[in-house]
Amino acid sequence: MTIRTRVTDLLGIEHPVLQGGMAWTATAELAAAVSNAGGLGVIGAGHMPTDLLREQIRNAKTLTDRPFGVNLMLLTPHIDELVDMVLAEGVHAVTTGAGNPGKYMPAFKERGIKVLPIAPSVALAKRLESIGADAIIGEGMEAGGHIGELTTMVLTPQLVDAVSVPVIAAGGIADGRGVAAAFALGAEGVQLGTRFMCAEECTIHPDVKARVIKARDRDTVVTGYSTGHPVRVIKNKLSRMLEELDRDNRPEDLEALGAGRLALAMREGDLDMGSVMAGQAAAMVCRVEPAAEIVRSLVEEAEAALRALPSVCENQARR
Ligand code: TUI
Repeated sequence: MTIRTRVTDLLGIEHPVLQGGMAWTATAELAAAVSNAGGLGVIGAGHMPTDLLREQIRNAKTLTDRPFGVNLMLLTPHIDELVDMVLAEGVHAVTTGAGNPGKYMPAFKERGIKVLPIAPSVALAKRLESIGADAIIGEGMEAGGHIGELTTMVLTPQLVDAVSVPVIAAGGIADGRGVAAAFALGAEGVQLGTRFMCAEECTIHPDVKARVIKARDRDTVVTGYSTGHPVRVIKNKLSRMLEELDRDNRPEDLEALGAGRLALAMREGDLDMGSVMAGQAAAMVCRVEPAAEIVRSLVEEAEAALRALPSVCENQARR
């Protein structure tokens, strides 16, 4: 069995599995490995300088012939320049986070680039569909990094009911059971970030991978509510300092303390004072393995979980 949906057709990929476009984490190497495995690899632009992102796109093109995407973080100050460059280079798909990509939608569409915005709410998803989004990535607050308010469990079915374009579920998915659950909720694809942090091809500091693997169920926390941009991270010294600034309602000090901390974690491996962005699903990530193995096992486990459901229901009915 292979899982074919409107998402696999839309993106020209084999499996409906997208890799989250994590800033300072999802480089060309990881994106290409995921795409070569039949999913959609996504380079995370974050605050990356334009020249560096161009180099990443060109590098990915040497590493894979398959479709891949770029995630644009819309809060980045030089976002207009990044968009112009992406339009000039050409990629198969763009995912967007942390805002409304409406301003750029016509240019992407004109260039044949599929646009998959991340939406944390129904209202935004409807607006994005009306201006041409090709699919909606519904990200629940189980996810790592910048998050909305709703969980994947309640957001996904509401998005499926509200829009006609395919919905891709994200947040809290780390294994095939999560993939099967997302499909049961009506999603036609999934996006995983945290699990792919522990791909062999992911170039983050090995200590961060080890920390994700060690994480237990309650090891993440959301900080930055007072700034309007709440962020889920693995608990550490920095998160406790940020929580205190949140409690004292000091958003400016919080922003200042948080600046540059993601790179400190992902590049330098500073687990105390870096921002170790990861989702609640970190607790379900058990090993470092090739991206291809992650994609393969997700699909295989999801198929097994979906096949098992009828007999599970039968057994439950008998009890
Ligand atoms: O974007 C993410 N995750 C991220 S971005 C990031 S870097 C960062 N830098 C500075 C401040 C905050 C974060 C780390 N992780 N995920 C996708 C996502 N998008 N989550 C939530 C949203 C979102 C929020 C509001 C999308 C749209 C939105 O719209 C508001 C509006 O304009 O209507």
